[in-house]
Amino acid sequence: MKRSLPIAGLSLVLAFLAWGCSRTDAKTTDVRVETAICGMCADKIETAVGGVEGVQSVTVDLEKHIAHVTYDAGKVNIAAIEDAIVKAGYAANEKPADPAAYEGLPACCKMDQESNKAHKSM
Ligand SMILES: [Cu+2]
Repeated sequence: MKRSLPIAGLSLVLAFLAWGCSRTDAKTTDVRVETAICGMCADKIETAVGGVEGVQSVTVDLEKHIAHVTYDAGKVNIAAIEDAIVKAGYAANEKPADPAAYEGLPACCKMDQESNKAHKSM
């Protein structure tokens, strides 16, 4: 009985390490969502990205037009997160919004294309 004790202890440590490693896959990324302008846009993006498997948390910063996403890199990648935003009708990083989804957005959310250009030219 005495001899098996260190082995049991070692395997416990190994199991703990393996468990710990599988949990450190969490990564954070900032996705540019330049066409997000109001709270409704933020809600839609947060719902869309939050529904992607492997995404742990998402918050949209409307002032900076950025979505802060924490995700499990073993389950999902940035491209899949961008695609979820695109399908919700918003541009994500270099990807333009899905035209059909964009058409379905409330009118207030569509005005930003023009107003964004106006802001940038100032
Ligand atoms: Cu909006």
